[in-house]
Amino acid sequence: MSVHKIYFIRTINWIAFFLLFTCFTTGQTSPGLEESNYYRISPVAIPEGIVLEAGGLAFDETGKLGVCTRRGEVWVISNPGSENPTYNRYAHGLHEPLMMAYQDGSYFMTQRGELTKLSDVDEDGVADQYESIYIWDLNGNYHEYSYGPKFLPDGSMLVTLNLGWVGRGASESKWRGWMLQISAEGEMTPIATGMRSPAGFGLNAAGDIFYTENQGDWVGSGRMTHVEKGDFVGHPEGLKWSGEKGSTLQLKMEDIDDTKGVSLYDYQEIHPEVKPPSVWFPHTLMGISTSDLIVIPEGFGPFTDQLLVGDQGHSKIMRVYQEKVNGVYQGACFGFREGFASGVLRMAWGPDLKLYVGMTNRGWASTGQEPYGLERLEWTGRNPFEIKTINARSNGFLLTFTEPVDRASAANPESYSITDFTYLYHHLYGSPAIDQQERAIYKVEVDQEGLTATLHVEGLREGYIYEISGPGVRSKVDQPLIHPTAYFTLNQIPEGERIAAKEVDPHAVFETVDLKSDKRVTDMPGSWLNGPDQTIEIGTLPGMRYDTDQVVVKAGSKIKWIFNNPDDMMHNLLIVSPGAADVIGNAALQLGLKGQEMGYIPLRDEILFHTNLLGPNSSDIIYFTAPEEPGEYMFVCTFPGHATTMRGVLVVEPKT
Ligand SMILES: [Cu+2]
Repeated sequence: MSVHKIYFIRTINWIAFFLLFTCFTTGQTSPGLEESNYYRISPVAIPEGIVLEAGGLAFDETGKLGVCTRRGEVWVISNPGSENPTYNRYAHGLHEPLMMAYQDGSYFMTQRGELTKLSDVDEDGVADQYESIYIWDLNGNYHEYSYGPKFLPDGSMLVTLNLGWVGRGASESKWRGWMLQISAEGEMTPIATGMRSPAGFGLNAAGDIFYTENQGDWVGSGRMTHVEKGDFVGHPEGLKWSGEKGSTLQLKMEDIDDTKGVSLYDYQEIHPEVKPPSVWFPHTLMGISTSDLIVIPEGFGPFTDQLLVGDQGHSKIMRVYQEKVNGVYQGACFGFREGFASGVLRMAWGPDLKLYVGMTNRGWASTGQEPYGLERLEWTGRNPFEIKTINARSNGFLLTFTEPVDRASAANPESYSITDFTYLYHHLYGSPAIDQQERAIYKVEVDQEGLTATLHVEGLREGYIYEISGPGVRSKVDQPLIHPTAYFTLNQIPEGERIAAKEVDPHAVFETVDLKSDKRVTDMPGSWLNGPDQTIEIGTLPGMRYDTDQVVVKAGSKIKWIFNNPDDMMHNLLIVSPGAADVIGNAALQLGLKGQEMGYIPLRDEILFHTNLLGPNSSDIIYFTAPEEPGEYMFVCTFPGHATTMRGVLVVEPKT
């Protein structure tokens, strides 16, 4: 561990990239249909007129499913596993409950401003007793969501409080950004802070507490973190309350700064209260908005005691395997099941061993197009061919498989690829994958039964995320892995013999690149003796937008195009054929980890011209001759997640 790794913005020679392009594969496949052979999704019918924007799910001891909605209702569903479930409205008028638990005949939930216990004393199916267990401050900011409770074995409850949003995460009411423990009698103990958007939390199979986080300011990417009393998990705003009575931390907001240019992992060396994540979910590669987490019980396939983690924006569920090395959690995330109808927010196990999935897109975008819904996921009984677990070794990684492998393919180092990278800890929104390096695999040992492979890898680095991919591995019956790519967060390298790294430039960071391409001409062509016919200047606005919706040029005219990025995020600008913005936006996403160093410019004919990928407060100027063919061309930003909103029209008018 060292704090001396400072990441500088560096430019690389882009020609090398084009020479190597044919070797670049991310190992990603599109597993959607394949997944359904093993895990099947089916809808739970919702009667017309009920807007079931699921905020929380909780089964009672009779198998009835309680669902609280962000619109403030609680519905109790009888026979949720049947074709004809019946719905009974148990409560209404609540203030945006976003998680729920059931215990001893009562439902417990957070409203925005309190932890509430709901009971049906006269047993008519409708709650008649609303008890405030604990009340906290609230200021009306839209983002002051409250989540919980989760019960601990001693009967106390955990809740988490989302930061408000004022153009950045802000703790404007006391304990915002904290996880609190509240006893059944309403006694509150602050546990830990540094949370930004802690929508998912709970216990793993060993009984330790984890919470999930979304990419945002101070948060490079989605992640999950092991939470213990006194931890600071990354966002400084909650530290505003560290001087308050009961605070488990002395660290102050002013103590945190991001001028060191290090990862959150390395920031531990500056402040030992810092707790880096146990598992990162790389943004857009694994998910985009992490939600609930839940332990897999026995009888749901080969992954007992691992975790499932939801993703709201991608309408999917991921799988997590963790290990503990030197007392520190770390582990891998894998794809598990895509294709849910709406944004996955909550999960609960039914008595039928099916996973009930509560969804809402909250008016934000999600891959599943429905605004809300309730679905169940069941195991078909077939064994999927997957990487079951990954453990760190002093000199590489030990992979186990759910099915015996074909030895020849699994023992061949060329069947795998490994790349590591990390994220910057800074106040900006998200982080690019930085300090990315491909790792050589020297040798692979496969065990007798063909169920494990030990990869000998050079130069492991603590605090880095390892993309471990096995696209060439086949099972004994010649099947490829359903999800060949996993992301392993390496916090601790186990004791033992290590393989030294090859000589690398410690500052080799691809934060921005200088894209060399004939579609990006940055010097005015010598033949333009009278200069450009038209100069266009376009900028970016917060919220993933350009400051101009439409630009008009004459066919065949000489254009000087200035692109300014005063925004906090990275952006580019591609001029594409009429109607091609969606297909190019998707192609950029498919670039995976290579996207960053390619400037998110896929090699596609629909792209006519493009700028560099710009970091905050930078500019680019390109020169091109407008298309001869009049029409409505488009300009679009292909940084992941931007293409659907960040676009405009380039009108090419006929020559006069
Ligand atoms: Cu953008």
